[in-house]
Amino acid sequence: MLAPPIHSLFDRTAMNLIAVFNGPNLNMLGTREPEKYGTATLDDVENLCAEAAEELGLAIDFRQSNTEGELVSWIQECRGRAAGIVINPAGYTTTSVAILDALLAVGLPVIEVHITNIHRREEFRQHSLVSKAATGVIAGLGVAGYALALQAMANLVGGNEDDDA
Ligand code: DHK
Repeated sequence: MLAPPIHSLFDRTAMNLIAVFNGPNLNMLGTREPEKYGTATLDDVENLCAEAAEELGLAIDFRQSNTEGELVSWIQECRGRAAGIVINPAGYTTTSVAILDALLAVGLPVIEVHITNIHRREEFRQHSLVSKAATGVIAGLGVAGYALALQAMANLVGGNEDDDA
């Protein structure tokens, strides 16, 4: 059998990499308002995502930042490098035109995740700017929403569909 051309090896790598980005204060999961956000830490969420990704034939690049510009730069770097972006923009959800613009600029499938159901919370949390760039939104299912987002992403980008090929 012929070896695949180099570019298809690159495509295949990019095809399987999903960026999972977390916004401000999510580094405090576990101790932060546990009655709302639960007791899982960000490390627990990363492990959950890694397990889900492995089952789905995806790789993840899991990161958290408290800084808007850093999140914008990471999103920009996804172009040509990742197949999709799962993002919990946290406190930047309702304010960040810059994160919205970066997501629109890279043109990748985006799944927006919120641990809580933002629509049942204060009004100021309910209008997401980021949703304008999202393929889908998951809210209110706790940290399990991240695994569900990866499942949806596998359907969108192919995941392990040709593992047996
Ligand atoms: C997380 C936050 O930090 C809040 O700023 C959002 C979101 C809700 C969440 O549910 O994951 O309002």
